[in-house]
Amino acid sequence: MNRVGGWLAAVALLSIAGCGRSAATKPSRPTPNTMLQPKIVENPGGEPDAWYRPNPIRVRVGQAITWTNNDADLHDVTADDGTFASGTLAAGGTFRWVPRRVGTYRYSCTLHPEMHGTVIVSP
Ligand SMILES: [Cu+2]
Repeated sequence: MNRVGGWLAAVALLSIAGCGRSAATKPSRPTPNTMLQPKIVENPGGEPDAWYRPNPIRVRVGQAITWTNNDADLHDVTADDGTFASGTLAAGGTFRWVPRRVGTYRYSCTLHPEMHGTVIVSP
């Protein structure tokens, strides 16, 4: 191999290594069906923080989350810091929220304060 060829091969190897490293540090994308369409379920029988499923919800900025009330009782989805609030959701009711900022958002049901959930929003 001549000098230029060897240099090009070295550059190619470096860029491959660089790509591999950056890909490894990126968090994997959440699966839309499970992460972005959480369910509100009926009393999970003492299981802590299991009313909202999945919990926590992990999404990226701009990815819409749609909660569905799968219980027969009324519930809501209300952020502790007021960032979002669904209002009362009847059975089958849905609430959509699109996170615009990175952060960890804790939320609960104002009708049942023991119901807690968390949304973790990454860039
Ligand atoms: Cu509730």
